Amino acid sequence: MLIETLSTFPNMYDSVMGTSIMKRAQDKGALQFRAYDLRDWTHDRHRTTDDDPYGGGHGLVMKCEPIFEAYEAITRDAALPKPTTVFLSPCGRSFDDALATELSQSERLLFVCGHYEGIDERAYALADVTVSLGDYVLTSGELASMVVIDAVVRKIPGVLGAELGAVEESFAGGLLEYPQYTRPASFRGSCVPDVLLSGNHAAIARWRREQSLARTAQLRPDLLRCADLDEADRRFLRN
Ligand code: 6GU
Repeated sequence: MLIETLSTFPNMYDSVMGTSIMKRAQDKGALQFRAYDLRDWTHDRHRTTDDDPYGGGHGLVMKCEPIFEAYEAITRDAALPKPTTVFLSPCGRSFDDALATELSQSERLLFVCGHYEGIDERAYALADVTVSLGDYVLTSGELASMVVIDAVVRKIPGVLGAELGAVEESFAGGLLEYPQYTRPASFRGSCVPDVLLSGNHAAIARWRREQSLARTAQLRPDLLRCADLDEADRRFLRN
């Protein structure tokens, strides 16, 4: 997969994309990443990317010309597929596992990140999808895009090796994850549940499933409506 970003602070991606699993995905060849500087498509001495809002009000609005020029330059190479273009905005579609899965199926993603009070509405003509992380406001679209990129890249086949498993199953199956423990078996008087030390794999699987169900019922009952439940699950939830 090719992931590109267009923003005014491309160096914000350095640490996240240069570390841990995001770095390993690139080293393995599963991911190519490029962060473009929107200022490279300005033409004035100050490399201006924003201006006062028409109609008045505070804050600055990102101009549409550099965004269009950048988009045209980035997508000019006919040898590459046209990207799925993702804008980041609190006005977008709420990001979730289903949208992460959809985006992970694209060969090429281009994230357009605003700053300040927003982006000139006409630039959204370039968007295939506008994504919001939730009902709060961040100062930067870069940070929001990194959350989306992380959730998408971990779904690319081969990116997660041994780590793939329960966590992935968790949202795909629509339930919260069961509690996990590692050594020591007893820490400051708090013990790991006996079943996990029993070696009885069927009992462990049943306990984990019930923990997931109980946790989801308590913390996120809304998820149970869409969860993948069998008759044993329903019986457990009734009791
Ligand atoms: Cl995608 N961008 C910004 N700036 N703030 C947000 C957001 C996105 N999602 C939630 N808050």
